[in-house]
Amino acid sequence: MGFRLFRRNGFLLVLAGFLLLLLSACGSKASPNAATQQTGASEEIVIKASNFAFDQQEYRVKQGVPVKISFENVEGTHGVIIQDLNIQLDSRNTSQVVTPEQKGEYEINCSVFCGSGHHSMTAKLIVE
Ligand SMILES: [Cu+2]
Repeated sequence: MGFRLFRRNGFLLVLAGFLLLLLSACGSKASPNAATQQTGASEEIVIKASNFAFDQQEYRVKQGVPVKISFENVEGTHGVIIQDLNIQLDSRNTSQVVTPEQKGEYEINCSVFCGSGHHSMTAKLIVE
C-alpha cells in the first residue's frame, strides 16, 4: 500500500518537475510580453455594453503592452468579439489579457444576438 502510494506520488513529482522544466524552457524563449501575461497586465480597459451600444466609440491601447480587456453587461445581454485579436468576452468570461502587436484599428462587435439594435453595436479598439 505505502509503497504503491509512494510510487504514485513519485511519478507525480517527476511529472510536475518535467512540466516545470517545460514551462521554464518555454518562458526563456518567449518574449517578456508573454511572461507578463501570466502575472497580469498593468493596463486595463473596460468595455461596457447596454441596449444597444458600447459605452465608448473608441477604446485605446498601446502596441506591445499587455492589457487586460474587461467586459461588463450594464443592460441587456451582450458580448464582445474582436475577431482580429482573437478576443471573445461575455458575462461568463469577462476578461482577457492580450498584447496587441500591430498598430491599427480593430472592430469591436457584439457577440450575442441581442435584438433589433444588435448590428449597430460596433466600436473600435485602437492600437497606437
Ligand atoms: Cu448586443
